[in-house]
Amino acid sequence: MFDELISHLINARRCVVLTGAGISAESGVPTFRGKEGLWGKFKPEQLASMDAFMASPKIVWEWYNWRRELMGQVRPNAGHLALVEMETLFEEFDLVTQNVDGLHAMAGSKSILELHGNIYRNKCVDCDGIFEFRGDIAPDNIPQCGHCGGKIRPDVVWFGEMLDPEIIDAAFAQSEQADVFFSIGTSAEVHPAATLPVVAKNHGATLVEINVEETTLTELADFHFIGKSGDLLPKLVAQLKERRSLAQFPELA
Ligand code: BV8
Ligand code: ZN
Repeated sequence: MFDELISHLINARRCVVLTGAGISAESGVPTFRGKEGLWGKFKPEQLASMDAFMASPKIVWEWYNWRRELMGQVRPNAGHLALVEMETLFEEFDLVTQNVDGLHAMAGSKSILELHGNIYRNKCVDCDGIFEFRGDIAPDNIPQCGHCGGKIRPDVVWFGEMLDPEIIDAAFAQSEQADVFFSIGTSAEVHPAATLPVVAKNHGATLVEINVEETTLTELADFHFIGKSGDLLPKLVAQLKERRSLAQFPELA
C-alpha cells in the first residue's frame, strides 16, 4: 500500500507531521466537525471565543470541565504511538498539533508544538499569567489571578485569538524545511494551521494526507490515504522500518 510513498521517504531527512482532532478520535475524543463532531452540538463562537467567555464565563467553564473530564479518561491510541516510533526514523522530526488534549506527550512524542494550547493549563484572561492550580475550576466560583485579579480561563487559543508567535513561527519554519509533510486527522479548515501543509508543499516537500475522508487539502497532496490513523500509521511505520533496515544492511535482502 505504501511502496511508492516509502521510496520518497527512504532518503527524506526532515519530516514534519501536522495532526488534528482525527488522530485522537480512536481514543474516544470527539472531533470538531462531521456528524459526531462537537460543533454539531455546540457553536464554536458560543464557547471557544473570548466574547463567549466574557458574556458567560460559567457556561464556557462548564463546557471545558466536561471536555477535561472526558479527556481525562482517554489514552493515546496506536496512531499516537506510531508517531513516537516515526520520530526515530528521521534525522529531523517535528510534530505540530492542533489538539489540546495532551495525548501526543502522553504517548511519548518529544518534539511537539501545541498550536492551540493545552486544555489542562489555565491562565489569566487579562495578563496571560499561568495559573498553576490543577484541580477543577468551579464554574460559579471562577478563581482570580493573584497578580491582577483577572478571571482564570483555559490556556487554549480561541477563535479570533492570535496563536503564540514563537510557536506558529517555529511551525512555519519547520514546514518550509520539510522534505516530507504529513497532514493527519485534520479537516484543514482552521487557519493558520491549515496553511502549514501548503507552505511545505510550495517549498518542495512531499505532501501526504491520512484521513477517513477527503478534505480541501486532498487535491494538493502527493499521496492521500483514506483510513483511520490508528490503522494506517502503524502499518506505514513498520514498512518504513523494514525498508530502512534493508537499505542499511542490503545483505539482509
Ligand atoms: C487567528 C482550541 C488571527 C480551542 C481551536 C476566514 C477564513 C480563514 C480563516 C478565518 C476566517 N475567519 C476567521 C478566521 C480565522 C480562524 C479560522 O480559521 N476560522 C475557520 C473556522 C474559518 N482562525 C482563528 O481564529 C485562529 N486565530 O487566525 O488569529 C485572526 C483573527 C481573526 C480573524 C482572522 C485572523 C485561531 C484558531 C484556533 C481556534 N482554536 N481549538 C478548543 O479546542 O477549545 S480550533 C479547533 O479546530 C481545534 O483546535 C481543532 O484541532 C481545530 C481544527 O480542527 P481539526 O483538528 O481539523 O478537527 P476537525 O473535527 O475539523 O477534523 C477532524 C478530521 O479528522 C476530519 O477531517 C475527519 O475526517 C478526520 N478523522 C476523524 N477520525 C479519524 C480521522 N482521520 C484519521 N483517522 C481517524 N480515526
Ligand atoms: Zn492576571
